[in-house]
Amino acid sequence: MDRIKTIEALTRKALWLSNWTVHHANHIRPNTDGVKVGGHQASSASMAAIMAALYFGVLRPEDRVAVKPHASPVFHAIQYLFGKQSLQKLENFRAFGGAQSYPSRTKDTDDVDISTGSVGLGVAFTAFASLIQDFVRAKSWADTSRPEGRMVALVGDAELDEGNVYECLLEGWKHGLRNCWWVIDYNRQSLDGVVREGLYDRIEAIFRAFDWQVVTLKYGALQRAAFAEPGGDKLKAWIDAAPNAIYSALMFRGGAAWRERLNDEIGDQGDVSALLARRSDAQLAELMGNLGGHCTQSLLEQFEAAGASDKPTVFIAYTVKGWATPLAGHKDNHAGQMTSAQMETLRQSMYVRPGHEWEKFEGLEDAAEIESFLAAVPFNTTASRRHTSLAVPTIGPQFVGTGPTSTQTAFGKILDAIAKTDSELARRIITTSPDVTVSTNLGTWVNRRHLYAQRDMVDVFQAEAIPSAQKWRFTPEGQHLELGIAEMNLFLALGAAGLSHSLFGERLLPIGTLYDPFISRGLDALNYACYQDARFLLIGTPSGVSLAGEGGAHQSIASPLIGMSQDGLASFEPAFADELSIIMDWAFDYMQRSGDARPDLADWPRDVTGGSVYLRLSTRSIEQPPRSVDQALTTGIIRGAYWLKPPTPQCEAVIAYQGVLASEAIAAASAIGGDRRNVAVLAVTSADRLNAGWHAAQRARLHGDDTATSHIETLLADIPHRAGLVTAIDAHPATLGWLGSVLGHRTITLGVEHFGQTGTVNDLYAHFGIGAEAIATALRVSMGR
Ligand SMILES: Cc1ncc(C[n+]2csc(CCOP(=O)(O)OP(=O)(O)O)c2C)c(N)n1
Ligand SMILES: [Mg+2]
Repeated sequence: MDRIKTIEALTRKALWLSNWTVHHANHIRPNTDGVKVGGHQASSASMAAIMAALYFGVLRPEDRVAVKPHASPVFHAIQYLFGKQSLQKLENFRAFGGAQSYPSRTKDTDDVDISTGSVGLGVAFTAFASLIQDFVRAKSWADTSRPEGRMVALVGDAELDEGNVYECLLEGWKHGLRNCWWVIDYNRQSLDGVVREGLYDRIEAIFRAFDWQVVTLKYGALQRAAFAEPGGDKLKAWIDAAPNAIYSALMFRGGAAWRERLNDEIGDQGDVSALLARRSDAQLAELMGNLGGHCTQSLLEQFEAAGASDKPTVFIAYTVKGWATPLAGHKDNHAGQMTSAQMETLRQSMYVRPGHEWEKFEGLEDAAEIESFLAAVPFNTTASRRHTSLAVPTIGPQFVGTGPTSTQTAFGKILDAIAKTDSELARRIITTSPDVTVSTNLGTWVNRRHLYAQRDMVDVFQAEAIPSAQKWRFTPEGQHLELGIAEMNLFLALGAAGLSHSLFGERLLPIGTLYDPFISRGLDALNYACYQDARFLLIGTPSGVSLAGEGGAHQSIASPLIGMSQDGLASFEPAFADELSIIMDWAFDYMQRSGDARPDLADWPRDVTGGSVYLRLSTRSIEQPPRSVDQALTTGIIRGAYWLKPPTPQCEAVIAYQGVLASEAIAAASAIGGDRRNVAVLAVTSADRLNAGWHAAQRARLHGDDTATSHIETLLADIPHRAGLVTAIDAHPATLGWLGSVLGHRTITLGVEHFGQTGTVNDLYAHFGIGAEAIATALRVSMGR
């Protein structure tokens, strides 16, 4: 059996298994809650031949693939044929513990490279993965003996509606993107219907504008052969002119409908009618469905030809959604599923005996030959395609001075102190920022460690002797990846860099900075990076209304709540430079902890499994506490809180603040009489970790561990029940408002709930009631005045 025939047979097998997996989940497995299970038979069928050609023919172990989310059933079927997916997980597709609805690198166990689900993100991720691969391989410390991989996205045509696809094209063009393939499943259907005419021309023009190689797979080999017959040119002209909706509708209606239509429109031309008459209805339907994206021969030829170059390449593969099934072409087929009767017909056409539906080689001619072909498929020749890398040792907190400072300034100094060291840690850091490098204080780091580019470029301003604080030299050894303003790109880049250890076998410690409010602009990509378990340090600065004159459009209110609720991200908001030093040192370790261990119930803060870290910083300079940091303080800072002014047994009120309001909290506490009134001050460095620890302890107690106690419960244990609690934050008050529920203290929550405006810090603090005076008033009220 030749290679093409074998891959065609495997295509049919993957098509069958994917349809059967969805059918089984929806119609055979008992449904216990009445909620639809779902799954996408038509979207899967659309890509079956493309994916079979890639996985069984073209891909190499070093390649990394993002599969369009709703082709998950075909992906799992292919992995099942490779022996990397279990029958049990297929039987449990979309059920608890089963194969995931959309390919997931963290939740699936069958070698998913890149998670998908939110359309467009997996596509753009491949571009950043490729840039990161180049970044890593340009470093003198990198092991370049491994082959370079190609980053491949299997793209639904409607995914091209997502803006981040174009944002990443711009970034890719700037950075000399290579080794990136996007294969567009051009079925001209989205979820709701058939796409507009003429999309092809727009897509082609866009990719050419960004200097991509464009390969069009419009006609399959059968069609090309028919075009060579007498009258074939007219058939081709008809196909080229056919509106998308008509083509889809006829695909759905089948051979007799095709004949009627073609006879009506071009059948009066003798050679065309002869061409049609030579084919049965079934053959005619096969011919018209033989678009490039379903033709194994054409796919293999074009993939292999394009592989000769490392130029980014888009393949526009014409397909029919629901190909080779009764769903083909129907405009409502996105969530549509075959009926049991239709599945029965498909089963028979695949020569699958009842009761043998899951068998890998059932109904295949030359099963033994196919089995040995599968064992030798290049993509499947390594046991694990995921890498591990050695831990990068941390170098301890870098303390940077004692005078008044802001956390943003301290951040720049700490990074600069790291940059000065000849440490592995310093070498493995990659910084990146969406056009706010200088304004987030990365400038001195960049001066020392340079910007990354594939080739050396001098800083023209420096060469021309124009004085500037920024010395922007570009070099392959450079460690700063300069991005344009698009925040989605920042998070996609952090996602890719944060998986470098697993994708490319080289650990990177990515640090991304952006203005805190614009986290929202990239939120889905942030969530996506966390979902993939990428590891990075995110710096949001400046933040809150404390950025004063920058004004209302730049003031972040919700970001601490985002930090608390985002899984995979531990968030902190330090007030002082020493806290920041300690948190950053801890973060470099936390980012590298293995994600493999299962967190136990008491470990919601993920101290075993690690994660990414987000620091909300400020440009407002405040007095620093004169102190040396001991182990107890370090522990408190990392757990999320410590007593800045501890309670006495007579404590009447507690002020708990997070972040830059430290100075207001301290002032308010002393304003109302200090020790005489027994006001304690709780410095919260991480509402997120405090809250998570509290939840974890509750959960552990619910499971019978009566000894479980969280850090916040310990801290508040000695506060008399009658004492009041005032919380203060330059952000949404709900961030700290929950503290009162821990042990039942009456609580007044201060914070910002409405859009701000420009003004001085004092104007704004007074306006929002978060200044020292407002805090003092709240304390008095909480103590009964
Ligand atoms: C960000 C986002 N928005 C909406 C969806 C819901 N959704 C899933 S698939 C889809 C349309 C997909 O069409 P296309 O990419 O052309 O793939 P096809 O089904 O044609 O293979 C939509 C809107 C999603 N998954 N992600
Ligand atoms: Mg589509």
